[in-house]
Amino acid sequence: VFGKKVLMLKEDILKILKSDGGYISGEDICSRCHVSRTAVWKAVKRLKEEGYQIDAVRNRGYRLLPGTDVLNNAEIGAVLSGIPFLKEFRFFPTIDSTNKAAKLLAEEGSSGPALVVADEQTAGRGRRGRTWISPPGTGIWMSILLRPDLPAEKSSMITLVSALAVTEGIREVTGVACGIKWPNDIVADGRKICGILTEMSTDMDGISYIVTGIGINANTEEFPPEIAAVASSLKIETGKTVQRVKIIGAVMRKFAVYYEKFVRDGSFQGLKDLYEEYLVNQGREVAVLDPKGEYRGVAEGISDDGELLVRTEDGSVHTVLSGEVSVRGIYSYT
Ligand code: BT5
Repeated sequence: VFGKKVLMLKEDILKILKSDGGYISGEDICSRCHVSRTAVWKAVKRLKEEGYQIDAVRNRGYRLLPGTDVLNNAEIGAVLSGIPFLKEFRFFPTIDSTNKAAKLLAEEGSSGPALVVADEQTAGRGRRGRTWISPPGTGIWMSILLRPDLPAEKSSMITLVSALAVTEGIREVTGVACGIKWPNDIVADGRKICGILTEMSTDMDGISYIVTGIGINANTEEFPPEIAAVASSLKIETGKTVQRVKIIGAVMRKFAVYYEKFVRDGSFQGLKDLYEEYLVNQGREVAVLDPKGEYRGVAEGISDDGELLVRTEDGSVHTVLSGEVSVRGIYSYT
């Protein structure tokens, strides 16, 4: 009973502090929560231990500092409660990979859409066995589990849906003018702030499930030397701490809209124009690392199926499928 009381008090105090940007006196909190000054002090201490930055000033009271960025079950639950699209979510302080966890959820029978979020990944993955650096306390490492009724060949387009949702979600919350580097990177100032990894499992009926994993560098201040030149974060771009839950909420709201449209249409056609507005490759020279040999051309947008259209010097237009080739923007980060 005592533990539950403390928990409720903590939540009540958080709510009060969140509803007001300024200082609230301890007395005020006591009378609103019907508890003693000591109880308030203890609950505030607990909140601080959980990562909430609360300033306590004698004669003024308590204030939640704007630099606070806490990722936990309650914060994520609150932000997702307004998104009926998601049927389930899981939060892990640390996990090997959220893509792996989402696949396990699917194997256990979850019908989705479900979201798995972690504060840290110990074995975050990129494409083709590459590593995704996912330290604790700074990033958004999350995976969406989906079971769309679509032919398997459309699954790669989910990466485009995710890219659109991430770009708009980040823009909405932070104002960072990020764009999409086809097919799976979000970049700001020519540096990667987000990577997307979509994986699929099929059975005799087609797609069994799809997991689309999204890694966003939110409050990262420094990167290890191997990616320092090519990576950036929202904090580096804005100079401010961003609240990861806000980004998660905004990205998921956008994702719900675009995913539902995509599945309803059975095509990316209706999202193509919007996607191209954010496409940083658009009209720029790209190098296509085709297994049959590298070639260069100018990206002219995407096809209805989400392939990149590249016009080469002889005037012919090539369609580049994600997965079989990589595209390198000559003027961007690699
Ligand atoms: C990707 O692969 O960009 C897909 C990354 C997907 C990560 C998410 S996090 C949640 C979910 N769970 C997972 O285990 N994965 C997903 P790719 O295009 O192959 O890029 C990988 C390359 O990006 C690496 O080889 C590095 O050069 C670089 N890189 C690694 N960590 C990075 C980071 N945090 N920020 C920017 N670049 C990074």
